[in-house]
Amino acid sequence: MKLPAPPTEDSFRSPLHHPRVATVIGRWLAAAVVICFLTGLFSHFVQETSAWLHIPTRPASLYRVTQGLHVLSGTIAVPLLLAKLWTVYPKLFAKPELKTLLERGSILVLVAAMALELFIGYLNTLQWYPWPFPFKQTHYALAWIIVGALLVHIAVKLPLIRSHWRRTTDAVPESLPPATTGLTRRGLFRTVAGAASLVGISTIGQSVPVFGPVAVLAPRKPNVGPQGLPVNRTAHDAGVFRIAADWRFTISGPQQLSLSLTELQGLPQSRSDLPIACVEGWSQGAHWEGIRIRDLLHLCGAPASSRVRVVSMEKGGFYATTELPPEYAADPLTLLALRLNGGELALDHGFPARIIAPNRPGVLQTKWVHRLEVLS
Ligand SMILES: Nc1nc2c(c(=O)[nH]1)N[C@H]1C(S)=C(S)[C@@H](COP(=O)(O)O)O[C@H]1N2
Ligand SMILES: [Mo]
Repeated sequence: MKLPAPPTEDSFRSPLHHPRVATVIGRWLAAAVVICFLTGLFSHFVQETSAWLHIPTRPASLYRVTQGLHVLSGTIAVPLLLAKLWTVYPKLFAKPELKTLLERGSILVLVAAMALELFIGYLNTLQWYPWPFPFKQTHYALAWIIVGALLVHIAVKLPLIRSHWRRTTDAVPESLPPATTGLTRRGLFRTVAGAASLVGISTIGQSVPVFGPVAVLAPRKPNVGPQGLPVNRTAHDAGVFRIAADWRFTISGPQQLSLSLTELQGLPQSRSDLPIACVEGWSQGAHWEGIRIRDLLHLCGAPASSRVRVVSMEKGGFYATTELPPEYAADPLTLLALRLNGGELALDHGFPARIIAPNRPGVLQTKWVHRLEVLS
């Protein structure tokens, strides 16, 4: 019996594998990647809280928007990447040539890095970390690998991209027979755009409440949780089981203060309407009441613009201690919050006291705070 010949690049006759299709879908994918990369960089630097980089505290909801876009564009990139790979996969059957070896190598790196990046990013939104490497550093390093490989890819393909940027009537070479599939190019574009929109609409509800009811792909509904706010890490998971009756809050600066909860409640209270905007993409606005950090700094004799270390009762864990940069400590919206949405903080939301600050990722809105240390 004679085996059929293995396929070659020419075995794939559908006009849907044409460079024009790869160019159009590549453009959409590139837009998603650029948005995802820039918002990701922003998120990275907001979390750095380094002494030399000053992140403004306003607009107060900026991080909510950028991180919502980050997770949205990453999610939408999944169907776009699949469509793009499907369009160009006949290239896998092209005869290997020495001169294209480097180009093929860079595409291999690009595809592998993007697939891994989107995969671990998505699992992160599910709070699932089934790997031995640290998520944040890996996600960040892969982003740069992707950008580098993408620039190489675009540079190599520039002549092809240029000649297929616009629709041309002679885009289908004469050598190809008429379409062998029922789907037209326009049909394919509509399908891919439809799939990307569907994925987007069923995700965006985790940060845009009106889409909440259709947010079937969103791991979190923004208004489901105690006091109408989701809980990322419960008190139980953080090892905070109960608050001692003689609980005290301390602040150490030029003077040391030690205050009971009743004494904290007796200080002038301020209100802030600020969202919790989790790095995982979900966000929800809430109404907070508590003492301005700048007022607490004033009480212990420190300037409003001080760098402040925030210490949680949580033992261990990445976010048990965080730092408030001076701009954040001085901002009148930044509170040591005692109340949420009209009631005393639930234990899962950080009772007796937590940090809430504008334009700040959820991971830095430290819960179960019992100590502030003025650093400078
Ligand atoms: N001490 C402590 N604070 C913490 C966390 C934590 O794990 N430990 N998780 C943070 C994260 S990731 C988020 S998104 C917010 C969520 O606040 P919420 O649970 O009150 O909605 O709390 C932050 N504060
Ligand atoms: Mo978070």
